[in-house]
Amino acid sequence: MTRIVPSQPYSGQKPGTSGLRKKVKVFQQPGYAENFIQSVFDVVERAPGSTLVLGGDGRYHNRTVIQQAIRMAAANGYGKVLVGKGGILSTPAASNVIRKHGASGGLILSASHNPGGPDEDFGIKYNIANGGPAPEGVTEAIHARTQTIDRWLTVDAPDVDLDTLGTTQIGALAVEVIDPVADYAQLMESLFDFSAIRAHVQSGFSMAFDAMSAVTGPYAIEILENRLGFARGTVRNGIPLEDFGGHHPDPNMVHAHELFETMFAPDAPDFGAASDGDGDRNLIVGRGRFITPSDSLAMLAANAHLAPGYAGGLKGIARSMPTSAAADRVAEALDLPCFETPTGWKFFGNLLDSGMATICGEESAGTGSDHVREKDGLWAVLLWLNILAVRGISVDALARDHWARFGRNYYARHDYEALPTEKADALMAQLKESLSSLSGKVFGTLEIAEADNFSYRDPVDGSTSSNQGVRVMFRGGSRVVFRLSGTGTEGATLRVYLERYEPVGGDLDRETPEMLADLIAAADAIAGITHHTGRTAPDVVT
Ligand code: VG1
Ligand code: CO
Repeated sequence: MTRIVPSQPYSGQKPGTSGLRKKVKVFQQPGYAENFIQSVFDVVERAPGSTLVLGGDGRYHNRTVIQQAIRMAAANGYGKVLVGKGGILSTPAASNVIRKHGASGGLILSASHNPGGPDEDFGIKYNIANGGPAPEGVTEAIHARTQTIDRWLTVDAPDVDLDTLGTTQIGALAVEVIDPVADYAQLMESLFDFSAIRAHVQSGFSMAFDAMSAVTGPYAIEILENRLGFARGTVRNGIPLEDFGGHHPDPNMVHAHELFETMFAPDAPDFGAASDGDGDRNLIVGRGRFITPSDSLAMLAANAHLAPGYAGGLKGIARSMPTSAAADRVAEALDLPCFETPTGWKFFGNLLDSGMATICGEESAGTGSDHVREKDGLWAVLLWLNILAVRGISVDALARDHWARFGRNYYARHDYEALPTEKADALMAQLKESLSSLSGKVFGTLEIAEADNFSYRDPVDGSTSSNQGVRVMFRGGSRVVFRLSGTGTEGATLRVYLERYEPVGGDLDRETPEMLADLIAAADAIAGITHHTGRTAPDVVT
């Protein structure tokens, strides 16, 4: 029944921070998605007859690639495919299904926070048997395979009905359409005190959750409204749409501005949150108080023991390099190991697997724990809800209390998008060349202590990842980081991460832009942003 389709290698399509991400039109080329999927099947570890998990964020082209992948799985000797109903599985839910059902891995179809639709983005990522993103060794092997591949395997079989639960047989392959929410909701109930949160809701605690017309809608409705008792309508934009309603499903102040308006209005609910396209990111905003993702990581780590799943304390905390050092201060106070990894969730996998870290986070609004091997948007929301229910204070009060104890890391990320690649590369090249001459340089009140090009040695497997972004550290704990995005699909995106530390007793109640003004000027002077790119202001500030 297997059909061998001759194909040609495609060049240069190296997967980025998070799988292969391209325009839908690129994925629609004959054989393109198949080439990548076959390269995955050719190189990853899997015993004959093993299980593959399959699902995506519901964006345009999701169902097409799911049917392609099912036929290819049948031809490649898989025994079972578990696919979310409607082709839906959030990234953290997929991670959980892989772990719970002993799958050898999973294909997650998503371009995360990138816009969707016929002219927008699509993506495919592969997760390994631990439920986490394929580590660099695997993504590099997949990439190498795409360069030499000369055929892909499929079978001739009709499309599987993705909208009815149950099992269909394609030759030796059993395709089971599963409820995408059930396993995940059960896992959340095992980690958090749902009755404490329910009681808090009954006593009047209110919330707004923006699913951004992306994958988290069905999860949020089931968990927040059905199980925790929040009012109907708490979940906004709760139906996954193929084009996310024309918006970027990116939970930040720019793309989730309606939620911000709600939360800063006089009649704001107590708590606001949002998630991204594939459900792995979160945004947390209290009434009149935005919590930066870096602060959220630190605040969750400091209070996690209040939730049943973490009552025994944490083993360690890990953060990506550009994430602020707020979590480091919590780790220090709790006497926990603290790890600084390159950007991308795959770098947390070994730390979580080996029990060296329990909670991890990234400045880009990703937080998660060892319950799965992905960042998890709703998990972060539920941990916040659990903590607020137990402590009985507002988000603002919790933040102030935290800063009074640990000091405050004022933080912002400036993105310069769609830059000509050669200009962005020239900026980074010159910056790297200047590193050795930077220390001791003074910009206003700021003096550079040291600067480097970040490199990480994995403490578990000893692998090294170099060239992961330039760090410029100032005396007193402030910092600027420069790196190029690995997830964009148009030109290059320069990310500039700005962080100013105010110790306990310092200026803890000021506006972020005012506190970062000196650093912003220094960043331009150090890297020559305007000189290289002609841009005088970032496109997106988060
Ligand atoms: C961005 C974020 C990074 C995140 C990655 C994938 O990468 O900065 O923190 O892990 O997206 O997130 P980059 O290379 O563009 O800076 V998601 O929500 O796509 O799974
Ligand atoms: Co995402």
